[in-house]
Amino acid sequence: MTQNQHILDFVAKYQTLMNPDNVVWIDGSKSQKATLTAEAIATGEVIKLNNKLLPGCLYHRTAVNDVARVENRTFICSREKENAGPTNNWMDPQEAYEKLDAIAKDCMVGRTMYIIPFSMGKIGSPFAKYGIEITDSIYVVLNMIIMTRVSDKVLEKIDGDIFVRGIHSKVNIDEENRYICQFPEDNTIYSLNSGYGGNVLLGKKCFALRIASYQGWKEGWMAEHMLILGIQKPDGDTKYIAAAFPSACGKTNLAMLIPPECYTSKGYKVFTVGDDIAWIRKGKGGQLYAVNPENGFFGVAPGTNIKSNPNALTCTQKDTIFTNVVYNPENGTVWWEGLDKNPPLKAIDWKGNPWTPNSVDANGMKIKGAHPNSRFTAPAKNCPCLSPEFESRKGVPLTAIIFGGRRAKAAPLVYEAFDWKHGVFVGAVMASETTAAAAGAVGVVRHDPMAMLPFCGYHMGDYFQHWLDIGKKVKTHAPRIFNVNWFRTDADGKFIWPGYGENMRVLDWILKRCENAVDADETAIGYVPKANDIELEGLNMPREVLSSILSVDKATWTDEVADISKFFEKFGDKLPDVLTKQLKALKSRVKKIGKTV
Ligand code: GTP
Ligand code: SPV
Ligand code: MN
Repeated sequence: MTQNQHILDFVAKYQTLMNPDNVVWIDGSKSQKATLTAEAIATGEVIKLNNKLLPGCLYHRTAVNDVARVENRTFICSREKENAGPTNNWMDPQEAYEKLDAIAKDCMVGRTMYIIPFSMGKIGSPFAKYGIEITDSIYVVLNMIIMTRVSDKVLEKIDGDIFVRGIHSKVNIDEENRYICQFPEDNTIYSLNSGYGGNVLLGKKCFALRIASYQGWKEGWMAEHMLILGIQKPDGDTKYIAAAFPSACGKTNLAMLIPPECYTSKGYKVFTVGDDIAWIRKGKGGQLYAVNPENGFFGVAPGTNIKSNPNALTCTQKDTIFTNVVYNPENGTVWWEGLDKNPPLKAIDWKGNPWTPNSVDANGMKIKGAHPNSRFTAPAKNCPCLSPEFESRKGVPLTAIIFGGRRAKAAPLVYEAFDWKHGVFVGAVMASETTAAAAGAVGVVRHDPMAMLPFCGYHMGDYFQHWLDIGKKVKTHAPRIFNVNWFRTDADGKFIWPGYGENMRVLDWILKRCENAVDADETAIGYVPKANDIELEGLNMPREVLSSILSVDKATWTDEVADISKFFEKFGDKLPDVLTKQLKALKSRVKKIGKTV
């Protein structure tokens, strides 16, 4: 345990409030993990999977009403409402503590309280930040052991009261009393009545993005919803790229991509540093350096298969926890839509009901066996293409930053911002179709600046200014900024671009731009590739089709400008002038589309 009075007081406070039968300190040891796993298996909280086919793997189902992040029940509890900004739900901190304490009172009677000391980032590294999560869920403990660095060593590293306090209880998974509250000024997260990933693995979105974005703003660094990958070129040189896409828009897939044959045959290799979160700060030589503060992948299962993402699939073959996928009791394996064409014939679906591939609902519609937001929790070290820099203390230098989303029409396959300020504008005006990663309607286009709409722990106007300030700090060493869209559709609603591994062709163009090795067309929205400059070898795609997804349509962008203007109004005085000017300039460039000068 620890002598640190701040930690002991924190634990004692919630022990008194929540009144558990036992308190267990998690130390990160194999033996303790084995004991807890056995206990969770005995109570049915998890099911042990086939030890030959999926060694060390577990299966879990959450409550049917608890399968995704709940943005409408997520609050930033800053002292001043203004500081949460127009894009976050806000609650007064005192009111929030009182409300949550009332719900949490005696919630652990008959249960065990687990105290999890964890580190985001390599323990002892300059980037590392420490946390203590209190929870009554063994499932949370087992997931945190995969996703973060859980160790009793963290207790020794914590200096005084400098740690993030995470308080979680399942209570009784009551939707009406579900709250995910962040108190940025107190380094505190309080999460009640959920047992689902992003709501309860408090190191992830709650800490590494909502709390950390606030810390980064105060301390001069950035916490972003970004994957980080390295591309090793045939000459052995590796360049690093970070990319922000909204939830379920392709970060894990891009981070682990396997390049097409025309690249692998030349010696190109892609390495994964992270698939969801990047902490970025200025480092040696004035460049921006990024680390992945996590230690595992909490990936979307549906659609993951040997063709789309073999690396992710390999990650899940041992020591992985599967949540809300199909369970095959006959051989103790799992399945999900898009895994293969051999679904189990007699299985259990994510709701716990008997399921066959022919199951239909009352309206005759096929019933999905796995929830669209079903997930795997896999250790990073399982990843066949994990970067040798994964454990780096100083992070990897960024050559490019990419923004992207799901846009059926507006955004071209790829374009480059004119400069950092324009790049911040490109990030700020990102919009994307909503996905199953959060509760609510799917497929609705909404603004999601830098893919951080649900994760920014302070006023987004200040966040934009912070991005501009970071640009000033790194000046000529700033990474170049790009936007991508893998999701343009044809008249039948089919994706035109093949995506996945083929996205390497776009990354290749991006790196060439960063090396000033390729020209581009200057358009109203940024630099767009000349169709001949995207490698199509081995791809059955006519150049005209490629050209069609590189186009910038005047009518679409005129609507886009109107939409951005409306979105920007939300921010009032807090919208940096730079962005107002950028919008004006975009508007005038869009007006000129099609006119000869
Ligand atoms: P979070 O973990 O929620 O942050 O998601 P993510 O951004 O890591 O997304 P992920 O890579 O898991 O992909 C989400 C969904 O998008 C999956 O169903 C993928 O199959 C699909 N997807 C990923 N990349 C591509 C692509 O290049 N093209 C197409 N068409 N679909 C893709
Ligand atoms: C996301 O929704 O962006 C995720 C999954 O990565 S969760 O951990 O639920 O936030
Ligand atoms: Mn994510």
